[in-house]
Amino acid sequence: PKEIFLKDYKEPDYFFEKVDLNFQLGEETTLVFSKIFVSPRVEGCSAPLVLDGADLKLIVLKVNGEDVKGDDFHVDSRHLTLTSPPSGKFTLEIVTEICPQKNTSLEGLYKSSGNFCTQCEAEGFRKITFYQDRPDIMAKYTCRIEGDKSLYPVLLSNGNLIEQGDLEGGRHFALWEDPFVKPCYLFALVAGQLESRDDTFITRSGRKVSLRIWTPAQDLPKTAHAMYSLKAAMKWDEDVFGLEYDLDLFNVVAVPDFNMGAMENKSLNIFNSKLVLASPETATDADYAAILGVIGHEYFHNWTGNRVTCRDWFQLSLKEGLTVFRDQEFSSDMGSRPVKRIADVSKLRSYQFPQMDNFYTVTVYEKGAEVVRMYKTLLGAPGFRKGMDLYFKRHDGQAVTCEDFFAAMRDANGADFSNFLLWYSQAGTPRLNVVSNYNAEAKTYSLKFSQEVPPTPGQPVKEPMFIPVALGLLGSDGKDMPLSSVYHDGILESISNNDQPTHTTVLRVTKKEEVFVFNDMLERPVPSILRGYSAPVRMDSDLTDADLYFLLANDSDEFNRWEAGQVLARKLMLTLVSDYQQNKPLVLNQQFVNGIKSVLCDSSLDKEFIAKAITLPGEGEIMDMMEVADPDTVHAVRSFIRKQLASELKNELLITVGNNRSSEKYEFDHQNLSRRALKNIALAYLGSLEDAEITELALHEYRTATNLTEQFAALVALDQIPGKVRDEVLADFYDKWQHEYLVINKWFALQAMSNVPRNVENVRKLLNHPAFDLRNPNKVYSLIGGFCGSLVNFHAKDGSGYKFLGELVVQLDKINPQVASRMVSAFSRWKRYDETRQNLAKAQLEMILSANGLSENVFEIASKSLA
Ligand code: B3K
Ligand code: ZN
Repeated sequence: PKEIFLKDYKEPDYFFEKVDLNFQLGEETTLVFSKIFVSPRVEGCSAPLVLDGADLKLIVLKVNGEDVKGDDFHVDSRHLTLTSPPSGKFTLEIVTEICPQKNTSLEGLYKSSGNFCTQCEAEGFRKITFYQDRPDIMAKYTCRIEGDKSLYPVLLSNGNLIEQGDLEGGRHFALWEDPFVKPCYLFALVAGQLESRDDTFITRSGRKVSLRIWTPAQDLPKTAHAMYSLKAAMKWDEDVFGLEYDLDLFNVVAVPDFNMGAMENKSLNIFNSKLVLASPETATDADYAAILGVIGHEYFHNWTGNRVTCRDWFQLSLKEGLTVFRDQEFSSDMGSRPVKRIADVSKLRSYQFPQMDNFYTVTVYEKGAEVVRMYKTLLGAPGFRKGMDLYFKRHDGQAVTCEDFFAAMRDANGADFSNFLLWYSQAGTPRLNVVSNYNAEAKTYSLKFSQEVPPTPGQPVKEPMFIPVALGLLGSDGKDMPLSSVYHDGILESISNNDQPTHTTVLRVTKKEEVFVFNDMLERPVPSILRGYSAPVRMDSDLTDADLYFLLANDSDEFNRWEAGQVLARKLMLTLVSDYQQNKPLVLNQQFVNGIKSVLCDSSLDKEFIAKAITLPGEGEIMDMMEVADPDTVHAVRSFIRKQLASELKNELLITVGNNRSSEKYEFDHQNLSRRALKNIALAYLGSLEDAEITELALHEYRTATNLTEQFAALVALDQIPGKVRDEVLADFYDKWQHEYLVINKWFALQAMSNVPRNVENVRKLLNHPAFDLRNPNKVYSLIGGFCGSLVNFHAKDGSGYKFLGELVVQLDKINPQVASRMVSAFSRWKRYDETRQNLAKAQLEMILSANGLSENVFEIASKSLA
């Protein structure tokens, strides 16, 4: 397969103005009739018209109502080419035959769990019919669906329902019309036995919108939280961005077999059921939060993605980065802003995929959101809003680029953003180094910033980037000093806000090296740098441990308060890693224990914040900081610290568990979820002690829990204590929840992630468990994905973990290439490990690449990893 590059973008020769689709759904095959109104971009164009297609059988091909002659077209496995289309506008009629029942890739039109549904982003529409399957082809669609009425009583597509009725032979039809132009990746169809939870939303201009969430009947009671989330999202987008919904109907469908989380098809969002269905007994607080965020995300795409879409797939971040930013802001406003920020930054750090900026990665989504966030940091909320307004004014109904977004932000604010665009083109995470200096005589305090962007494949030399650094300076009383001016580049710049001194200022760091100097400093301040994580960089500074403990205790910026604790923990972990490698005894620094204790016992702090602040950095984060990643050592050190903290703070942790129980009915509100978060982390720490008293306690929590959040946390605590009780509780949990497959997925994941030595054998057994099915992506992500998250067993030095994954990838690839390629990416950082592991992982990648009939998806990830 040939790589595609951004610089190769060419405008299409032909546009499609209108598309009429007609689906005849069948049990063996489905016929797809398509009538396209084609218009050349340039008058008199005679270029061939090349349509994309995959796994299609061509039945009919007509131009302007006449069959196309054999000489005038050709078909191969990827394209249908009209070699000499008529000049001027013309109609193209195509009939294709497809087999949705056999489509296990879950891309295009597929039937699963009894229902038909589609997934077209990025290139699934070409599995339905021949088309110019690229996002800059925007057309108006109608869609007629015909099928058996008893098997498929519900027939849905995008837009408004225009007509429906019965047909002969027990069949019926529905005709849908979408008044908005859209790229084909936003097309959707659903047909099946579904019922809906209905509600309405009145937009601020008075439009009455019907909201429907569709699921199989038995799951309807679990859709209340999704409906609540949808209405909250609709209101939020009006309040914050002035964006209203634009049709009279909004459908959400939950399906159990879905490759990703959800899809923003115009007015017909399709969701993985795990991101819709929730009840207190079957979903955790984390699930409730994810549903809120993803329902918001897909809804927000209606403007950022659908009304304004991407010109080509290199612009994916245009819609994804922006929409992730919007869903993060929404969740922040619905819950705790600092805690949400901490959670998002932790996520960004825990998925340090290599710099393969291919589709749908953390780079495109989360780092993309960080880039959007920087505009807001630089422009302030009102300036950001002005930029958004101009973006929609300029580009509604268009397919555009990240540069267009940048230009809207810049022009709406008359801003000077010099090298900001480098964030889109220059790969790699900048390293920012900060050196401070206090001159007691001159009463000046200076901060010298220097930045370095590491070379990445294809980009050996990097330019300095535009880094907004949010900064506060703390006095010895722990309070923010008022800031009113700073010397920079020989100029005294005012940083006051409406003539009022400010407590946080945003420095614009744009050069390889530059210095900012603060005057009239009567004492040496402690700097709080990069507040709220104002730029996605890795920062090193000359802050001492004493400074960091001071920030942990005092910073008014809660994010940086948390960050100070994380920096201390990372340093500590790295020191212990090196002690462990040198066979020195591990000793936990008492100052660290006291720091954690004072956070744990500070009743003035938000409980959800405490839960985050006493959580150690993830193992992956520490491995990323090592020359050679050493999973066994990192795991041993992190376990040691957890256990040591648990033993020294046992009383405090027991009190925390006791004080945070509740018998009230489950509410997903900040007060209650914070309480549960704190209780659960305390219990998890205690579980690491592996003692009988704690086993009793956890068992008690397990048995008396009235919601899954607390019950599952008790199970997780017990899972750490090998023995009879653990085995019995795991069996009990399965018995209790075997009819709730989403709960059983958590049970799979918990066992798969276990660090019990040689757990690979248990995971192999679970592959044959009656509740497991390789064809269901959620199950694969739980069991196989969960296993890849276990440091000890996935990276086992005998290669058993790598071998397991290698075999599974080859097997999965035949069923579902997208899912297989997501799994193969667990190998992508193999070069970070020692030589033995490198050789073992490399051998598996080579084995995968040599497999017969390998998919392009897996080929791409596996070959890039080897390169
Ligand atoms: N846009 C989709 C992702 C599609 C992935 C296709 N392989 C969901 C989302 O980001 O909202
Ligand atoms: Zn998205």
